[in-house]
Amino acid sequence: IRKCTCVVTGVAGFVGSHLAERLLSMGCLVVGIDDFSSGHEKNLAGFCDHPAFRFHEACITRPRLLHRVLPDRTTPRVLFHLAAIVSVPYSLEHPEETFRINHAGTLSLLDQAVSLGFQRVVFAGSAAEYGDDERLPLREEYSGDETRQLSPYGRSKYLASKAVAGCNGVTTGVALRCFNIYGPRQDPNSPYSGVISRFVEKAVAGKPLTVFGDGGQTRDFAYVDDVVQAYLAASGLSGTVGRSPGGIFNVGSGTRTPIRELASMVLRLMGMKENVVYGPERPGDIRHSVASTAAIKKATGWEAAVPLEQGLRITLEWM
Ligand code: UD2
Repeated sequence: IRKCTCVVTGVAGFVGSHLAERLLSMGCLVVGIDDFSSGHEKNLAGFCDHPAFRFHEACITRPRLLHRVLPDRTTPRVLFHLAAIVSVPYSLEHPEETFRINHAGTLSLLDQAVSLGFQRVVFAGSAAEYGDDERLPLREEYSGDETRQLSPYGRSKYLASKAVAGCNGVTTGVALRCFNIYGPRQDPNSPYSGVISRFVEKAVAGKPLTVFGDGGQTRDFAYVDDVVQAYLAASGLSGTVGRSPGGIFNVGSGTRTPIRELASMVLRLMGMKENVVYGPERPGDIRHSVASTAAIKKATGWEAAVPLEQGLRITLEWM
């Protein structure tokens, strides 16, 4: 692993920054790319001075980007491609840009990675690739070409995941369909922020938590350190069952939590009384979502290790 060169796109993002930090601690050389469209410079603060870290501010659609950023005489091992238009509502308003970045941008990087001889490409797919499929838990094979994703975001991630997973020559492609990720550094301030970062921020400020709808909708929450571990397992840099094959794998806890219970849990951990207001249901929300995690467990041995309550405690301390 020492001196192994990895490229991380979206390195200034929530997940990308945790992943880069972990790779550096393992002794990898990390080339990070971000254009700060949704990432933040402060996410790089903990490791930007690390001697094995290089940073390039660039959009992933720039031609020959990987050729430009790789240091001379290094053999690249893994491309972790996490940069994307990350917001579902934004994608509905900007479909062309979403497909250009999330789909075409991924195809271009894939092409470059193959021609540069990368061993692996690990791509950030999404639970949104399943659309509103009601067969739970969601299994990888449920999402086919007939699936109706509910947004350009979901569709673009689906098309890109398929392309990555279809790559199995010199370069092996793995797409990770991540469910609802949470943890420190998740931005609570955007209107598209995840429910946990919003609840935690409200609770810390002593404000009521807003539940959209009746709170009976459920989600599968995965703690960011667990997700980083899944990336490592998928990359072949770590994993308990030898080298993982290419393909598409869900990354989630396999447990579903009602949003109402999540709100109570956050308040209880803060030692606060029930302080929840109910608002109208959010348009376009799916009702239930939970991952089947059997495939990634079988392929790599990975499974989520951090229970929700423990992950929430760490996130609350970070705030
Ligand atoms: C997640 C992903 C999104 C996309 C989508 C696909 C995150 C942050 N978003 O959206 O990128 O992949 O899945 O299905 O992971 N809620 C409240 N109060 C709040 C905020 C949210 O009640 O203040 C509810 C919301 O109505 C929803 C649930 O909490 O039912 C989760 O919302 P979210 O925005 O965290 O994530 P989700 O699953 O809509």
